[in-house]
Amino acid sequence: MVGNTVELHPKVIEFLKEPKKLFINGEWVEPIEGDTIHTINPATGEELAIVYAASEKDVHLAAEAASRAFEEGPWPNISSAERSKLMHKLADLMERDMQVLAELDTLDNGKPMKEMLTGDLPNAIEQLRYFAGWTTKMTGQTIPISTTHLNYTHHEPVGVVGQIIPWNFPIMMALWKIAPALATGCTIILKPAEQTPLSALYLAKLIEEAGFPKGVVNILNGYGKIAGNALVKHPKVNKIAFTGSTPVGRAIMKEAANTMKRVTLELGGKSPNIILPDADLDKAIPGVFSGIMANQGQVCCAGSRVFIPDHLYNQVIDRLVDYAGKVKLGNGLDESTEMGPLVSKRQQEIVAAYIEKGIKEGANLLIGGKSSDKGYFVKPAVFADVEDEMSIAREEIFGPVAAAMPYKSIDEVVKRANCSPYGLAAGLWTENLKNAHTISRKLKAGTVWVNCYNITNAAAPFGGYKESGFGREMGSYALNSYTEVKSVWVNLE
Ligand code: TXE
Repeated sequence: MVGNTVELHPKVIEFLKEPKKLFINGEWVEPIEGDTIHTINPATGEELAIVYAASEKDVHLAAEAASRAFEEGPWPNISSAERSKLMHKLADLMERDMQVLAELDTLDNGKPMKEMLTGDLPNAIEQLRYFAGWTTKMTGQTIPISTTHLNYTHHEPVGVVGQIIPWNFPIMMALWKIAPALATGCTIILKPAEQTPLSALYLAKLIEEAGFPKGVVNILNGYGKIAGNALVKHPKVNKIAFTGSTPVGRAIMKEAANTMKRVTLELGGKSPNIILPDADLDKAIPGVFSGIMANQGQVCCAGSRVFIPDHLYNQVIDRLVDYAGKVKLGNGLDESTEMGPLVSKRQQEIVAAYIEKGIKEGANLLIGGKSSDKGYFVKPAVFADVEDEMSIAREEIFGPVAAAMPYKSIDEVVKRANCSPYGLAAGLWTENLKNAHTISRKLKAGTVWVNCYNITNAAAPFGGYKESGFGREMGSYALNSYTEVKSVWVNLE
């Protein structure tokens, strides 16, 4: 299954040999307690590198550094145009080293290089360029109270932000978080996921090269329960931006209440992808297929509940199975690979357990399942005869598993689509304009894609309803999450 792989870029080879320290206050330091993470290449199961892991004490040093950088400068005193320039510089460096960053995420996460070079990295770089544009355009309001009193507002950076990210889009998630924080003038402590620590460390090297002042961006690898939790508790961290599982999001929200931190959460999902009777099936079926299988199904907004009109059900599932059978699995470094391994043995086991559960609960597995080959592969799986109350229709699997369900009427499908504690995204396939607009209004989801799926852009907001979290990333909406509004009154009498 694993085909020919490309030769690694010399910078990747060199980087893999270097010690992987913590980036605190513009310096590369070893952690106080010397803990480590062993990161694994999921395509082979072999160890890639040993990375230093931060303890609570290291997080404290980073919080002090970020707080000093925020309060004392030069960061708070540099102009917004200068901030923008630094962000563009970092974007240029990322573009220069795109191949290196792509290889690092492919090695660490398993995803195909093709996706890195055409999806994750262009998207990540665009975050910097888009938000660099905002630095000079964020203005407050002048509010005409009366001739005797003037009121105006400042939008001020919220301060030190702790950013905790997952492993499914390592470099892209890092930039979704870092770019709006830099644009608004915050200082940052980023904690990557323990499964994928490498690309963020390389990014730290580029941040150093771009010339950001010391302490503005600190990057600390570490375990969630230790370093992540320390960030959430630290009194000098003013805000937490988190992407990850709903249970951890809930725990963060509770803990953050003690220091009254601002919190934004982008959590799990179980998104419906609805084919309407008037859909163009030649577009809808491949769209639905990639809506669940992209990134090996490890996407928070994956369209994992596929709703199909009764009379089209057999035709659609046959074609989904046909697509599933043709996907080329392999090492992400191989240029012809369409689907890589899952990120870890644990994730492979979680997904395999859901597949077993689906079968036990009475659903019909038509194709796919855990692969016995070396590496953590799961072949794209399609379940038929799925019912709403089954675990595979209710719970986030985070793997390449589609649950196909028939429906009879539009009212019924909208009700069933919304019948989930999650509300991150939804998909709708229709050639009817009225259906497109009326049904997308009825769906309780932060994003509705009509005749497309999984598209994101730095300019368009993204975030969840219900237990999928709150707050919006990207677009002008993201700026609100990183700013406080100050209302200034002036007596003119
Ligand atoms: O997530 P965690 P895991 C879902 C998906 C997946 C499941 C488990 O269903 O199967 O979560 O994945 C940090 N305080 N998503 O275990 O634990 C952790 O170090 C502070 C959906 O990887 O939520 C990592 O950096 N931080 C999701 C990040 O949280 C803590 C993407 C995510 O890890 C912490 C990932 C704590 N107590 C998984 N515990 C999405 N929305 O895209 C962990 N972390």
